[in-house]
Amino acid sequence: MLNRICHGIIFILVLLSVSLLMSIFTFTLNIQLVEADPGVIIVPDHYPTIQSAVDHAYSGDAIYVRAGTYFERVYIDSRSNLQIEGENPVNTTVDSGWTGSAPGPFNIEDSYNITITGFTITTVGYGVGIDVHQSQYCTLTGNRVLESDVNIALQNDCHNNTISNNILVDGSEGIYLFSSWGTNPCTDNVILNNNITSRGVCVFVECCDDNRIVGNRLSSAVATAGYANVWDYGYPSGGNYWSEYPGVDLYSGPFQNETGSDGIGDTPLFISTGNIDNYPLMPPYITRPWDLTGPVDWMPDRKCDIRDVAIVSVRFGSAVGDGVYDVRADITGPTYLVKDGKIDIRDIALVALHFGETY
Ligand SMILES: [Ca+2]
Ligand SMILES: [Ca+2]
Ligand SMILES: [Ca+2]
Repeated sequence: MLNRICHGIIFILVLLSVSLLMSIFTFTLNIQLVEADPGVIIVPDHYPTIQSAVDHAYSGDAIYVRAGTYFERVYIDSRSNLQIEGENPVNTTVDSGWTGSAPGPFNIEDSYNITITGFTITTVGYGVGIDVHQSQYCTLTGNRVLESDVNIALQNDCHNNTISNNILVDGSEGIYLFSSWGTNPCTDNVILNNNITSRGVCVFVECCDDNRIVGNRLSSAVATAGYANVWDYGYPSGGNYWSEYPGVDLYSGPFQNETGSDGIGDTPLFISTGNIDNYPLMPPYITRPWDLTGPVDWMPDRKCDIRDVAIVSVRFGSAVGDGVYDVRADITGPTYLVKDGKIDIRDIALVALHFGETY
């Protein structure tokens, strides 16, 4: 009898041990599953700083930063597939403080597919607002960069990055593409629809070629002669709006020899050999938020048509962090023209409302 009781107790203990082991195993598995699942990390709810969020993020994660001022220098080194989004560029600020020539607020190196959007970025010293080295397929869009030495730089072997729809203020260079001695040029980058004012040069392309610099509002550019870049998307899409363009607009057509103005300067703007804006835009040139694309992806073509509807539609139902979402297609939220982190009926409706318009 005693024997049977002992066996029974041992059997129950074994059962309990097995179930305990099973639950520990499941718990561990769950944690791993949760950690491996792409998700949204919120600053400061989950981590107090953007840097700590970056350090804990997995590939595919989105980091959402609530409004506030963050005094930090964020380093993104050898990372891939991260989206870092500020709540609103008006009140979500990253400030690296007085830095002398030290790094500025955002530093990206040897990385792939990093998005930075929705911030005001500032550094009082000589830092670079967003400094990108040897990185590819990054998107820097919808930011305000103030008071930096260089607002945004792509340096050495940066390829297929997009710098779009940023407001860049008062840098010695607004956007700087740089290669040391031309041996590792930055190529195939798109500089699109930025509004740049500068105390020096708005766009400086040093020993880099095969980049597209189109649709920007700027006053000046410098490019190393012989390193050819594209400064317009042909006729009638046009090139950039140059506030100091000396030409006039009396004619139209691909050769600007037909009667009547067309919003494009009649004479090309020469920057250097291999760097010519053949179709400089005349005022008033304001990109409409619902004109997202034209024949070339994300290059507005001054009309709202099926392409613009399509580029929003394919992302319909997506939200920050799920991989399909693209901040460029997020035109509005409940507040008119304020992005809400998802692409839904509001975004489609806004494009549909302007369908067929040209400007
Ligand atoms: Ca013209
Ligand atoms: Ca369009
Ligand atoms: Ca939206």
